[in-house]
Amino acid sequence: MDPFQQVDLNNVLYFDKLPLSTKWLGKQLKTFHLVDSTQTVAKKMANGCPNGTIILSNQQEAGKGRLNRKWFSSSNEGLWMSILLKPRIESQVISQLTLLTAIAMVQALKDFDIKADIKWPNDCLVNGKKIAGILTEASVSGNKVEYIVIGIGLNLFQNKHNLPEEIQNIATSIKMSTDTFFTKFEVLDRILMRLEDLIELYLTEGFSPIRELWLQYTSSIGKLVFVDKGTEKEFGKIIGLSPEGYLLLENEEKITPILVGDVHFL
Ligand code: BTX
Repeated sequence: MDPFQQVDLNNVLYFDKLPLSTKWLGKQLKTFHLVDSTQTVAKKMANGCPNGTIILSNQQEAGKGRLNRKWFSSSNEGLWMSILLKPRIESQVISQLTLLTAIAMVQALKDFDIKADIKWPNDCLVNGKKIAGILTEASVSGNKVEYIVIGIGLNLFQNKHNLPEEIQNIATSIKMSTDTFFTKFEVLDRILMRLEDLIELYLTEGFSPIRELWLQYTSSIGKLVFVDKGTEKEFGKIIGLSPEGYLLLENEEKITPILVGDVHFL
């Protein structure tokens, strides 16, 4: 049975323990019926909550993407959650956790026989459409990380026509990608298992094996793109990922490492 069915989601807060398969990730789980954004809640609770705490909400009134973009999550047909991590890492490598999370998402979808692709830095695509987005935020002191909040939005049960019109042609869901039904709990459990394994790998062996996996799971290499960096645009061919996790773009016989930006395929 889907454990989510066993609890009364009668507005706002209850504390619950779901029978997750993980060792530590999600063992503290705070679930809500409706919040503005699980990111905001996670950041407010961060000081009093342990590493691995998860904030999950059925719906968000103000789900957010990067650069203050909107993340549509007002229906309870998706997995909307934020993961609080307190790793001993330095602030300049925080973006590596976004790449790591994208791998966990793709691996979890693969476990359900859904072939997903990673688009740098934070999108998971199925058949070229966005099924999930990742938003990584952090609190830092000097170059030390106090906490990191990784937000994951994954569309689960939507059909094309109950997605907001604005994203109907660019978004997809698990339901639109497979004929098999998976419960929200099954999907959550699988993502957390994959994520926990990757975080442990990262903390013991560093970014190098994560980078290798990322290169294995993306089909972006060799593609011509322009990268919108906000104030400027870079054109070029994606040729790889630097040892630090920067996207490597080749143009005019030079290679430009990119840390932040939106990739548009040409
Ligand atoms: P992003 O800035 O890469 O993507 C935002 C863009 O994605 C939007 O401008 C829109 O075009 C498209 N979009 C919006 N909603 C959806 C959707 N449901 N499905 C597919 N495409 C969509 C991506 O940012 C990061 C998203 C993280 C969302 C999680 S949900 C839990 C946590 N709480 C929160 O407020 N944000 C994170």
